[in-house]
Amino acid sequence: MSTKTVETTTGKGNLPLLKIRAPQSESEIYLHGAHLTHFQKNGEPPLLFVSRQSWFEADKPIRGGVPICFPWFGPRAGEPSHGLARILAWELVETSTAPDGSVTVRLCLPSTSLKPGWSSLRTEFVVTVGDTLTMELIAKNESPNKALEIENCLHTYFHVGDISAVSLTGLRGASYVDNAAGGNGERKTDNDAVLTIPKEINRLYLNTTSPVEIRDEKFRRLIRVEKTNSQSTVIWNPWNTQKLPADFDPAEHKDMVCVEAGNIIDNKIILAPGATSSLKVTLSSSPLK
Ligand code: TA6
Repeated sequence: MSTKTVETTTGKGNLPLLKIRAPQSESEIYLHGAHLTHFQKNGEPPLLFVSRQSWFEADKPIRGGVPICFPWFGPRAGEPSHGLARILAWELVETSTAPDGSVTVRLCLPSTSLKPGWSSLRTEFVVTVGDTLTMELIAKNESPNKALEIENCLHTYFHVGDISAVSLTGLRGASYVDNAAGGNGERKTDNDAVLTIPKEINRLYLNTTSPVEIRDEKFRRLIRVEKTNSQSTVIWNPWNTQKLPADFDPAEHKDMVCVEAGNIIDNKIILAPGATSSLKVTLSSSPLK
């Protein structure tokens, strides 16, 4: 990587890519989807998982990293899964460097590229790369008279040493929609002090603002996911089941877990005319004691 703090270059599939270098870490963001695909602190393994079978094409989402699900989450009839933001071209608006060397980039989703109905949204993604990774998705409804119903989610894929040696905490007592096979979308309560993942998991936790910690015994790393203005947390690993997407190597289910922060289903946001929403997620990591 060059010595520049933010370098604009070309990534896979010839898509425009930002390479960001801070004293404490490095990161990569595709302008396609404002899609963060890499964050690595000095001396640690990469924090984010990206599938070796991912597409890197202008009309398809990238598999891994941090897809931005917006302005809706999940499937919607006749529309792209997880919204529009992750398959549109974003623009770099501003870069800045703080006294500790951490680098902030501000990206904007041109409202002209949004379908009618959504074009009053002014959407920004602000990423700070330093000792931690902070991501903020900001959306303002610039309509003078029409409220918008939105969902948002930073669908982060974490890179882990071995899923069988991973445990999660922070969700005990929360209720969730069980979307894994056999879960049938039922609402349940998580009573486990520690969540382990021995098979497919697809839980949409609602009404929870708690941070989640990922304990990774193999990498000897503790990851902390802290969130602001987020009522929902999603935990997903497709395992090597039939539900595995085509752009995902079945063996890779061992290498990842999604811990996603946002506002979905019951927690959707009604954005009044002139109102702004901000979803902020900070990822930090430390060696396991
Ligand atoms: O967050 C979990 C989830 O909604 C799953 O149901 C799953 O299919 C996944 O996201 C990936 O969705 P995608 O549209 O990226 O294939």
